[in-house]
Amino acid sequence: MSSQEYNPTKIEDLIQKFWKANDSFKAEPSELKEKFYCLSMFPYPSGKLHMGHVRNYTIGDVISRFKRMQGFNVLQPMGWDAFGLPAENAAIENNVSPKEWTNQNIKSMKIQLDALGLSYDWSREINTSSPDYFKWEQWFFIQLLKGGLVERKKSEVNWDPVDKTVLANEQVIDGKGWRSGAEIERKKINQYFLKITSYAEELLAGLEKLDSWPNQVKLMQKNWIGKSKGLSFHFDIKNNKGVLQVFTTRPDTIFGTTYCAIALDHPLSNSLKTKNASINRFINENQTNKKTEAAIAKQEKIGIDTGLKAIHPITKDEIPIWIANFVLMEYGSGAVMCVPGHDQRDYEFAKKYKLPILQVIETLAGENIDEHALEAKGTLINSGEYNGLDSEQAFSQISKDLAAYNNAKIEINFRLRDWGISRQRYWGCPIPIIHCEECGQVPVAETDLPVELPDIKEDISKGMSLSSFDEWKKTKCPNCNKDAVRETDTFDTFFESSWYAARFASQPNDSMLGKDADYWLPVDHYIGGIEHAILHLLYARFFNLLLRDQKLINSSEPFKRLLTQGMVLSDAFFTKDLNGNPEWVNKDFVTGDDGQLKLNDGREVFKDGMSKMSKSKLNGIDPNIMIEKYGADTVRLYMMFTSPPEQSLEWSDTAIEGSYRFLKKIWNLISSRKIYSKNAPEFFEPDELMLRQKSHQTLKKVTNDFAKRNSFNTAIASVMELLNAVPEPFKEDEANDAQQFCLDEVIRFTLKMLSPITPHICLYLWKEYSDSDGNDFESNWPAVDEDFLKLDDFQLIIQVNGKVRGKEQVAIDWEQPEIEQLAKANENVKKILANAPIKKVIYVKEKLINFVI
Ligand code: ANZ
Ligand code: ZN
Repeated sequence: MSSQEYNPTKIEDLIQKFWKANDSFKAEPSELKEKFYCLSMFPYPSGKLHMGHVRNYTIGDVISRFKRMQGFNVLQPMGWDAFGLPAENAAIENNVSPKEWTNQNIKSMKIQLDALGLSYDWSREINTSSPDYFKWEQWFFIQLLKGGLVERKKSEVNWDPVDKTVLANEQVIDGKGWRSGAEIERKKINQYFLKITSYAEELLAGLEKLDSWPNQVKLMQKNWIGKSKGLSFHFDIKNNKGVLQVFTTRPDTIFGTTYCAIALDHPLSNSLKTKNASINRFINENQTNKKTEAAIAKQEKIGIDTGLKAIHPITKDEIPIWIANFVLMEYGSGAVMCVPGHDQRDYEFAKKYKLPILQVIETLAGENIDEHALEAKGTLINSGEYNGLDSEQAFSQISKDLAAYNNAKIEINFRLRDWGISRQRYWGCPIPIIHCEECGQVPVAETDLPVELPDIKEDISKGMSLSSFDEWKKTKCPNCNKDAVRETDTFDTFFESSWYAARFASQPNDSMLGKDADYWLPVDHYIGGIEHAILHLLYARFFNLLLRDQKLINSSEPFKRLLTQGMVLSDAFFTKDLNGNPEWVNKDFVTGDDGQLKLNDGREVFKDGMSKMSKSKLNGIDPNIMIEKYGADTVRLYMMFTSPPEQSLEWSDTAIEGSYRFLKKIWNLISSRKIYSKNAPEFFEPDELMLRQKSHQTLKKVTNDFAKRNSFNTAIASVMELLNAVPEPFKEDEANDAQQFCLDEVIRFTLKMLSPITPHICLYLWKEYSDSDGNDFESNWPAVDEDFLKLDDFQLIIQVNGKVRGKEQVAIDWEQPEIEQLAKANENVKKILANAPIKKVIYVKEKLINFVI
């Protein structure tokens, strides 16, 4: 028997052609099989696949392939999240159109994906920058507009005063424009918002039902939605200067209010600004550095006293009103009653400005407010007639009492803001609106959709926006037919990724979604990075509700089960430049052993340890090079074997070698053999039975690891163990039928169990081994014979006339005739029994057999 060397390039190419020729992964709805829709987050077509993609897509593919083998009707599509800023940057730098650049990248990335052997139904490929796709989101936007779910209002953007263009947040570096270096200004312009807040309650409640989502992700979404129950009421401002509306979640602490604070851009601040120079200066100095909510929470708390006094609604005390940088205009009413005794932020502010701090809640015994605020709930003290109530009772009582005079209303507030979808960019989906002087904003007529992007002719070196395409902008009003202009903003690119899962399921030409959508939806298993835990997943859930309410689909949640894969890490190295600053170096240029690492030029190199593969640290491993060197199966095996999918994966050159060796071992075991084609033997020796038992146990464990636990690394380890358990004689040419049969079972199971992970080598070997066309190899999964799982050995005592004459290991499920046969065959017993007829046989189950002669 001669065997060829394992040549992954050759067999992977052959098998990929086989799949293509057979259209193996094409998905059609069928009522005969249960559907399974598996989706991995589609990539931005940057042009180059990185290891994070490889991991993400391998996981999705393993799940898809396993489900297909289990008999499910599997849909696994792939496409491109094709709009976005890098295409514009490339256009500016290399003078190619974003469209050309993107389409080139798609072409080359598709080749890279195919090289991994991913089982995609490419007939459903989506390119979100294609008019066939974005036409429908324009149409949908118009439906939402008609349904009152779109609002146009002024909102701030980053304005580059030199390049005269709006910048995305990523283009603002340390407060300066990325190209011009100019100090960025905040400017208010009209933008569109989708009313995601109308769905806040349902988005929150929906999380409860997602029992196959990671808790961490659900918690992040919950916090982002940020529901809180509180009391909204007003303070009168002294000298009839109006009222100050506040929102508090802790009305029980109202007696501890020692000052109030308002946002820098609160209407009251705006009016004081014009009258008071120092307030004006304070606001101007602090408003320029507008930051995210998280940054605001961290920044130093500063403020200025307005001189105005609020009247405490119960005690009638006069309380100073401050302007403070920690109050957000966008939340509640933009004004707060400050309780430094029980709110840490208020506490720090009060310490700084020497405002009084009062304890009005008794929490744990002995705790006092000398060091920090006591934020826990408890029993009211120093609170007049409310003393002795607990926080909950006080909440309702104070709310009731304030209702009469101070407009107090219990209010549910959400941290969630409406979704600003306007982007002042070129490479995005045009918002289908026409602005007419007579009629205002008018949606583009549905028959005129899609609104396509103009080709690039103008000078684009300063930045790109549709507003500079003068010819394109000019149009007629669909209403009155007078001259009008197009909206020049494009959608946030999260728009496209919010409904692609549905469009994969159903792609009619003449509507957004067809009836197939409900066959496939929801996605049964969604796989992607944790960085999308909040925005993408929330927007996609929101869109799903919108689609449902437009009667385009039935389901309420888009993704039934979610897996967020861990990061791929690798060692990073650095040397030091002349000034002793670290300078990252690629590991390929590093020589020597740990502790004595060097560059070719002799400079010392230091190891930074494992960190996320990134361009800046030069510690990325190129998937293409790995595939060329070892083949896709090895890369896939390595990805799945090295760590559980949710955890980070630490790249190791020696470990990937190990994966390669394992596949070579499988190759060497199987490629020179042929399937066992004789009748099944009737009798098995104990060691043979043990192997069969191991085969079935392994199959059972692997099935469970795949189906229930997404635990691929343990599944692979079990297969390795099974292969190691095959006794050497079973593999030799002289092996008897039973041994061959048992080995054959090991081989069949192994090829099946590894097929989702290393599909090329498994299918190739199966075709060779079984001399078959391999057509249905990937559509069925072997069945576990439960009988084998009950198996175990016991030691059989063999007696003759009550005297022990021998012992044998026997499998538990053996029946008496087999056991008798085995006992009689024992060398010692055979001799004694040779010349005497057996009068009687006594068998004690799983213990002993006694021959009476
Ligand atoms: C008094 C108080 C006492 C508060 C106390 C908290 C603890 P959540 O739970 O996130 O909804 N707040 C209200 N509007 C604000 C705004 N525009 N900017 C900054 N902070 C604002 O938070 C609600 C609490 O955040 C409110 O309850 C208010 O402070 C503050 F022991 O009122 B609280
Ligand atoms: Zn008009």
